[in-house]
Amino acid sequence: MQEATVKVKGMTCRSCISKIEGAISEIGAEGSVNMEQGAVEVKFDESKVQISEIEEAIRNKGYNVEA
Ligand code: 9UX
Repeated sequence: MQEATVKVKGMTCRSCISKIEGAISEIGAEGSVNMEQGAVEVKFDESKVQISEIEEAIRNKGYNVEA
């Protein structure tokens, strides 16, 4: 299992947490949002999903992901 931290801007309410964690779980990874830090801790199996796909899933929900 690979772990990474993704910096995300614009997470400001509890529904944001659900939207982002839901989007990550839809593609077969696990995400845990830390709203105060503007960070998402992600865990994923590199043979199944790439970090770039996780970032794209978050962007597709309307958030800015830092490079
Ligand atoms: Mo809350 Mo987040 O009204 O995209 S859902 S700010």
